[in-house]
Amino acid sequence: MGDMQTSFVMVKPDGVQRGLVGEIISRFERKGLRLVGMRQLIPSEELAATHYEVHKERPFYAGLIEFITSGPVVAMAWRGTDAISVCRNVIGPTDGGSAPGGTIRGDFALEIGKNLVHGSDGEETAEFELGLWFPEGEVDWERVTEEWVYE
Ligand code: DAT
Ligand code: MG
Repeated sequence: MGDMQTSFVMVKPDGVQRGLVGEIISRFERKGLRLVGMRQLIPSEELAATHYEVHKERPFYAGLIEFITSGPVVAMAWRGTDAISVCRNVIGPTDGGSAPGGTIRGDFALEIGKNLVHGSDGEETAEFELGLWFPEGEVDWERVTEEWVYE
């Protein structure tokens, strides 16, 4: 068994607008992760800029901030074994057009920008993003089905 981790995952405005929140949550639930934080909000410019600070010199940055602040997002914290890489695998590679089937982006996205969902890319990023979006912390709990999922 790998390390127990928590990842920050967000359904972006395109996922909310397209009615894919339930589908996206369902993918993580069925994988065996547990939902330890969730809130819906329209991100402020400041929040979006802090979240995407690493990309601020990139040519797509302005469009990315405009997109992320354009409507409600669903911010989530998912916990489980190796949750950070597991969530990235469930989400799929950045470009929806070439992402493999079976991933969220591969199954539902066509573009690189409107790619439905964000997931933390490493331990430090996850810690930073969870603190940013869930300053009050997460709510952990134990699933009674645990023994049917974990080895
Ligand atoms: P990921 O979301 O897969 O971690 P990333 O961190 O490289 O991808 O980029 C953050 C987001 O920025 C990505 O989800 C979509 C957008 N983006 C990345 N590269 C882009 C590009 N070349 N053109 C337009 N948007 C891009
Ligand atoms: Mg990223």
